[in-house]
Amino acid sequence: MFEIVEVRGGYALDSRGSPTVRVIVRTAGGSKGVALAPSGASRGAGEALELRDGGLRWAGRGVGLAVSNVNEVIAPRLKGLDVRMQRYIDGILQALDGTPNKSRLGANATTATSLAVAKAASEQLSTPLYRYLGGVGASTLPVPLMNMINGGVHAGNELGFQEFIVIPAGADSFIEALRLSVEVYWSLKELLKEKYGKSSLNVGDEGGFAPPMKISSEAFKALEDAVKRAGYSESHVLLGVDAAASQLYDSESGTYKVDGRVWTAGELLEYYLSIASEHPIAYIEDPFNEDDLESTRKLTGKLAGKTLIVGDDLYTTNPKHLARGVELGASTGAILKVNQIGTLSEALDFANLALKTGLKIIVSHRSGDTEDNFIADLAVALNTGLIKTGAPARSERTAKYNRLIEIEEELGPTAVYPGVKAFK
Ligand code: 2PG
Ligand code: MG
Repeated sequence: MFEIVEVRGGYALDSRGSPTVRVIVRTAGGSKGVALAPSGASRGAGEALELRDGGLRWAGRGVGLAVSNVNEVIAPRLKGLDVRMQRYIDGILQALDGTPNKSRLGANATTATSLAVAKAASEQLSTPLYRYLGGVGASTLPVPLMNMINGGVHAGNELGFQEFIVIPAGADSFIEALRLSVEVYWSLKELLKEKYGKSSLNVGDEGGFAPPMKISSEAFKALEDAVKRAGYSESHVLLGVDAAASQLYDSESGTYKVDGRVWTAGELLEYYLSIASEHPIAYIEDPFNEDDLESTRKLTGKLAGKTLIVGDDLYTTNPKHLARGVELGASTGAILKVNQIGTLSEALDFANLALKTGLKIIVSHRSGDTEDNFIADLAVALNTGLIKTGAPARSERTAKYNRLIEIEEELGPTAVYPGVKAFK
């Protein structure tokens, strides 16, 4: 029943119109798991490699090599194996690749394969994916960190910081958290139209608005006003930011360009502190360049107990990179993106290390994402209490929210929505 009879790779498109890898895994018992690899735009230097063909076809973004790696290299080795042997299978993917960053097979090939294996197993077991991955303990719905104003490399505006986030921490269930967020999204839409005109309603890569703002304080102010206009306060809705600061960093001068001026790391740190004192900021991600653990540690110390400081490009879902951060006490949280490392088992190792050392884990989408909603189940399986998957708009984002609604309904009275506790 559980024997893998087919592993098939093929093309799919992501939300940016970029080709990506789709893998279908079938079992002897007739079950099927389908997974699609997502794709980042602001990628950390330490991430596993996304294999692209180059050349003219598909604007150089073809994934023919990665697909043929699935069909020619991976499939023959997985056929006949028990689909429940996730860790063993992921070990085979790592060994077949044999590089530190999946550059031979491509992390797009290995990620889609690894996730499709897990889905086929849960299907064959007739067990929901979150329960297959997380067992009986899987019961915590995540607080969504909703990116409502897009900037940086995710939008065609002048905002330097990449994501301005709304956090419905005051709700008492996931569906209520969504309702609150949607109300804020719509009041933000109204407010932006009044202040910046119709063109401000264009959205960025993650479904948040991409208004023609120039500096961060405009974005925070708009979010705060939208929260108020929707009838809420900071006891219901907190704010956050993903600076994605590696994108703002000039390695030659060692400075950052944001909000129309140049900052040293020390000045930028002071800037974060002033933002955090003026607005209810509960979350800051990648505040400094990806190799600057020291400045990140300083900010973490200054905002201890008030704001979660999170590493994304800083750790790239790699247990080795995380170990250094943990040693220094660099951050209080870490982003988890399976395609940054390339297999589910390695991502779980990363999550376990982080959780063991008291760090919060935030399960995350990519800016180029798809209808694949795997991360919704993964967040519940790990009881992380936190997920980052964009605005409550655009189907590649809402696919995850819609799955979480379903899971909350299925768990019924045993579902837990942690609210502010997710930050403690
Ligand atoms: C991030 C992500 C997702 P990207 O920086 O956190 O929001 O963006 O996928 O472009 O790396
Ligand atoms: Mg990030």
